[in-house]
Amino acid sequence: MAIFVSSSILLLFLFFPIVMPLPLSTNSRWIAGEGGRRVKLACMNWSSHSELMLAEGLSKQPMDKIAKQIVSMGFNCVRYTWPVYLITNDSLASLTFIFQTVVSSLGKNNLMVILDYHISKPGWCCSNLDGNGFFGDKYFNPDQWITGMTRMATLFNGVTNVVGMSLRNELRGPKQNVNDWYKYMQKGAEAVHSAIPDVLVILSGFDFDRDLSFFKTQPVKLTFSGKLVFEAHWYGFSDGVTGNPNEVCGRVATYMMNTYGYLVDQGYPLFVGEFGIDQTGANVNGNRYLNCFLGVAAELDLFWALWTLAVSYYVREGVVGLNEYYGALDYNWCAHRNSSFIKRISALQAPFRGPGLSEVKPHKVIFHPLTGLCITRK
Ligand SMILES: *[C@@H]1O[C@H](CO)[C@@H](O)[C@H](O)[C@H]1NC(C)=O
Ligand SMILES: *[C@@H]1O[C@H](CO)[C@@H](O)[C@H](O)[C@H]1NC(C)=O
Ligand SMILES: CC(=O)N[C@H]1CO[C@H](CO)[C@@H](O)[C@@H]1O
Repeated sequence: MAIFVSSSILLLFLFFPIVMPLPLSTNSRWIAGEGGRRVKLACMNWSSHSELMLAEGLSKQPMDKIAKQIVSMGFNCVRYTWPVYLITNDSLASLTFIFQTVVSSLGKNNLMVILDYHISKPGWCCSNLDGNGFFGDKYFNPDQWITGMTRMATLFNGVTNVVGMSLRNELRGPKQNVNDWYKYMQKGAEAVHSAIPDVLVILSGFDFDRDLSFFKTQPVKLTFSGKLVFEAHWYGFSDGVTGNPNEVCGRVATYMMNTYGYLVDQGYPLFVGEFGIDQTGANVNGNRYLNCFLGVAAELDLFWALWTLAVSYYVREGVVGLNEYYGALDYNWCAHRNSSFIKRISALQAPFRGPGLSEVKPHKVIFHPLTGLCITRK
């Protein structure tokens, strides 16, 4: 498998203005906008699921300014995380209002939003034993899960820049099992669809979003079509990464294809809802992993969300103002932390191929993950 240099038929749309041809729907493995043309979601994660239940960074910069930073880095979308207490706990109505205001500010800046049901009890996520991992865990009551999701969906019905809802982040822990997954995910997907019919319904698998292999043999039964998307997460620190980087990349890419990458061949859109590295460049394994990730993501032309926007958290795991080395902004939230990183991912922010992109004559492109540059051969 050619990973470090991948070539594919490419249609360049880098210079088209960002417009939102909404609503979105699926067309085989692609997401398409109105008119049937492919829309590639290039999302930034913006978290709002900590104990404070507030979008990170609002103590540093106004939300509109942060939204403009996201746009200036070439993103067209935000994966916006929320904890269920935000919507089920009536004493928190003012926070829910701020949450809505952020979504609306993103909309004014032409940013699409995926509402990510991240966790039940607010706080840094995730561990196998945090009680938020799977249906039936201490803080993961299936009925509350549906109620919370339905309320959130209802709240955003009619808000056009909300394009997707992911039903649960990183399922995990000892209770994981296939039967409950189908039972509850089908119910949850129907609940979302009834409350907000225009959005993509995004399902995650097991083991911190690293395993959807069980889906190969058993499809979901849903009353609607054209909306179903799968989500997976891919970080270098989850892979065993010692050894020759090419071999390691081949091995982890094969794992990825077997556990969830195969979905694109089966005609389902696949969303890599989290990937990222220490953006200071200090982690050698992380840097190698990024080369691998970018090669695969270019080759498969996946859509994705970068972890993360935040460079500091109000509070994370008890630490106030914790520095997030995966964060894309500088410590004051007012400039890009690493412009060479943004340059490297920028080619992947535009679609390479897909329906409705036929205005430009197809041509081959060689993408170089280490620089993010493309060599165009006429
Ligand atoms: C509602 O939120 C408040 C403040 O975070 C918390 O003290 C309380 O326990 C929550 N109630 C429920 C029912 O979750
Ligand atoms: C940006 O990343 C590169 C490589 O990943 C690294 O060498 C460089 O020092 C980083 N720059 C900053 C400002 O962190
Ligand atoms: C780099 C990093 O800390 N990523 C975290 C992002 O959030 C998920 C949970 O949603 C964690 O599992 C990752 O470790």
